[in-house]
Order: sequence, then C-alpha cells, then structure tokens
Amino acid sequence: MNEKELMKYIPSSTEIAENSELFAGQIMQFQEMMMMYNCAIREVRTKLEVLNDELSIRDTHNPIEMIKSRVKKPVSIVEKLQRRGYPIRVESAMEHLKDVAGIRVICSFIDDIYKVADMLASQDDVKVLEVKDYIKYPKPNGYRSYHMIVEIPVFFSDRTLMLCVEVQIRTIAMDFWASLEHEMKYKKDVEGADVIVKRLAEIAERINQTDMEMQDIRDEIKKK
Ligand code: 0O2
Repeated sequence: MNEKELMKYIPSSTEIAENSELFAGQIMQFQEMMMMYNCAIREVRTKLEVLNDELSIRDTHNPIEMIKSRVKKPVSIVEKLQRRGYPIRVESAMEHLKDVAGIRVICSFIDDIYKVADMLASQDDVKVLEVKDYIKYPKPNGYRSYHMIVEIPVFFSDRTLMLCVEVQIRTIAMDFWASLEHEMKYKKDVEGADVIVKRLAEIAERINQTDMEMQDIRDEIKKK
C-alpha cells in the first residue's frame, strides 16, 4: 500500500480536530493509532484471503465473496467513549474500544460463515476475545451476523503490539438487509418508522429461510 492509499484510511488532522476537539493535543497520537489499526486490518485481511484461497482448492468453491474494512471514524470513537464514560484520550480508546478496526466478511452460505470463523480462530497467533452469534440468536429487529473480537500481534520497527479487530461475518443477503436497516438508525422517530421496522423484521425472517434453502440446494447439487 503506498502513502496515498494509506492516508485514505487515516483521518487528516483537520478531520480529527473538526470531529473531536476533545482529543486536543493528541493529533499525532491519533493518526498513529489509526495507522496501527489499519495495519491490524491488513494482517487479518491477509489471513482471510489465504483461508479463502485454500478452501477454494479443497472445497472447490470460494467461501468468501467479499471482504470490506474500515477504521472507526473519529466522531464515532468520541461518541462511544463518551457513552461508556471513558476519557476522550488515545490511550483510553486503545484500552477500551475493541472495534476501532473492523472487517466485514461476506459469504454466500451460512455454513461458510462458521467454517471461516473456526479456521480464523484456530490460528496460533489469533486470540478470540469475544464472540456474539447473532445468527443463532438474532437481535429482536432481525439483525443476523456472526461477530468476533480477535486480538493479533502486529510487528512494528520497535515493538510488537497486540491489537483488537472486530470481524463481522454474514451472508450476502444478511449484509443487504443490514445495510438498509442501518439507514433506520437515525430515523427511529420519523412517521411510519414502526411499520418499516416491522417490515424489516419480517423480511429478515424470509431472508433467513432463503439462506437456509439455498444451502440445502447447494448440498443437493454437490451430491449429484
Ligand atoms: P459502525 O459504524 O459499524 O462502527 P455498541 O452498539 O457498539 O455500543 P457492541 O457490543 O460493540 O456495542 O455492539 P455489537 O452488538 O457487537 O455491534 C457492533 C456493530 O455491529 C455495529 O457497529 C454495527 O456495525 C453492527 N450491528 C449491530 N447491531 C446491528 C443492527 O441491529 N443493525 C445493523 N444494521 N447493524 C448492527 P456500530 O457501532 O453501530 O457502527
């Protein structure tokens, strides 16, 4: 990754200052933190790409359709620290927030999600700190996804840091649903919101049925 590409992921000093004057005096440290989490994302992304290549040879299909990633926006970091009552400092973000680095893995089939999660978790240098299985236990609004917080070593010139990355693994259909539902996050009080929320919950069920049927059909085809 060249310097221009790297800077796309690291907020400028203006963006940090505009969004979070509360990090005052820590602009350099903030940018360094973002650079480190960006490196952590690349480490986990490479692991996932290697797994995908290996499985595509062994199982003759690619379990991973797409990998997306992001570092959390300065404004969201401030909001989460404030909501949890922690100081608005870089050290505090690194200690308390486990989702500054985020990777979203999109699979075709539900069983691929668990396969990818197990394979990632079993790697020697990956420590799983937390798992939330919103596929087995969907949220009341219908949200489904498999969440893991993993900690991995990232090697810098003068030190090795153990950094957390949030990995969300879901099917194409679950991802499609979550993107639309996310738009309701800031519109909970608009007129007709309750009807939309209900429709989304119903569609989430139908999507789950479809995901399961697609998996069944895929298994049938494999047997032929
Ligand atoms: P962004 O922009 O993705 O960072 P938190 O809600 O963060 O205080 P926790 O325990 O970290 O608490 O949350 P959880 O349940 O592990 O979910 C974190 C992320 O999962 C969210 O990040 C969303 O990306 C996604 N997510 C969780 N629940 C829903 C949901 O009901 N609908 C949708 N569309 N996405 C969900 P952030 O922080 O919201 O935002």
